[in-house]
Amino acid sequence: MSPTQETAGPSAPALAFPAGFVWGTATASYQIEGAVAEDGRTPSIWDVFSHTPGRVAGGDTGDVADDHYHRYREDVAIMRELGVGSYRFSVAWPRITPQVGPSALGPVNEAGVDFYSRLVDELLAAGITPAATLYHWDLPQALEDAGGWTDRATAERFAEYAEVVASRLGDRIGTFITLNEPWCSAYLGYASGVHAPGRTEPASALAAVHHLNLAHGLATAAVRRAAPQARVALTLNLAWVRPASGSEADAAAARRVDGLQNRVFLDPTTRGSYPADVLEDTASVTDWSFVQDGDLELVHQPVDALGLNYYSPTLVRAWDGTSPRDESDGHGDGAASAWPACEDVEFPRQPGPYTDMGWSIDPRGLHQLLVRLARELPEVDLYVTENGAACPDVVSEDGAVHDDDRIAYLQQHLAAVHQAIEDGARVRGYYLWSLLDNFEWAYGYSKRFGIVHVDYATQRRTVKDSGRWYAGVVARGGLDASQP
Ligand code: IFM
Repeated sequence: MSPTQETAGPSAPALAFPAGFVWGTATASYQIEGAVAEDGRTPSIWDVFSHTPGRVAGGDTGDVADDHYHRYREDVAIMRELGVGSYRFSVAWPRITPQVGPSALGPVNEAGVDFYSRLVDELLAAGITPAATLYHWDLPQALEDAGGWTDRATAERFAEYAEVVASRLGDRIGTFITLNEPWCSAYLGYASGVHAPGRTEPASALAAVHHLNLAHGLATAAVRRAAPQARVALTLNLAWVRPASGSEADAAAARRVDGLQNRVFLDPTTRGSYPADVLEDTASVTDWSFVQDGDLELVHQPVDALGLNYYSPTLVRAWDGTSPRDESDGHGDGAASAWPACEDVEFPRQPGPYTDMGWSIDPRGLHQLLVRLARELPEVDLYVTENGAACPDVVSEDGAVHDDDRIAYLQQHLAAVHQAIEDGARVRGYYLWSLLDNFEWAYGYSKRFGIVHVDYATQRRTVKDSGRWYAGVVARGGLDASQP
């Protein structure tokens, strides 16, 4: 497929995407499934975290969520109605091997496997291509009790779990994504503590970074053994980091943040080394002795594709320690404490407009990151595995959800993807976050990202205007100049 080969025809859209471009939607297990105690599932770190008072807005939990575990057929039918070509979902590890511990994976829970098997069959019957993420943050709590991602045994057990999923479902799933956004797992989970498991230990966060990278490498090899025909990918939430000024100090701050968010994952997984400046920058926090001989060869496994999740840019400024530190940017959950060894960096409020998360809307970042990836990894297929907006949606009296703000966001960001393709980036697909309104982690149900509205009291699904709009984009294979 050539990036310049376009959908032809009299009704071709103004911004036509390449033939074969994958139009998808995405979700994650804990955010939508519910049924947390059914069919043998054991608690994950997010069950424990969300049930801990004060951790999640409104005391919300994923106990019921969208009840997708029981309503997956209805959700697949909605995707079919919208014409979605692919569905990215995640597999909940505590459903597959609920008795896992640090020294053994434990038996496979057939009921857990069966749920995903039925989901995959339903998708295939609807003509929708499944893409499965193996880890979207629901670590079995038993592993956290033994150290979680600070312990290399978690990476080893993860690879065994990945092999189980690939051997059971790899006959029908063509793409496995090892990890979703390891930045969040490591830094929000172990440094700022705003995500499960809620620890505030910068050194542990960096150990988690390495063990997540190791988990990715080991799992990639495991999936290749179990399902040699499957494609393996890694999804990162890379940051488009901008210095607040042209000063040397701000440029240095931007380099540090780029190192900790982007290169500390990209370099070991795609080049087999950690960036020297990151090791130096973080020397006061850790000596990186958790990196054992031979680890980097294990981490460095060629991937078939790289997934990019993008929502908002990151603005940084050097902090001289005299004035009050500015941490007013809501991006990355606002917590400068998420960044080990960045005590001299500020995260100022960015220019608007903003989404309902308070995140600045700037599609240039998506274009810039795709072009950067294409330049640095020209041989790797790129996918936008998440992009979307939280908006203050309401169901109108006419029964519809008129979310023009979300449509505008999606239009701008898809135009940025189109521009990146025009500029030579091998972007093969786009997964809109999210199919459904869902449990938005520490924000609970207070934020709505779906193109399908969920009434949590009744579980009634209502396709929003953005869902109908996206269906039109998918049907036409691109954007009309007049949209939105
Ligand atoms: O909801 C999350 C998702 O789980 C991971 N990426 C960002 C989304 C919006 O915050």
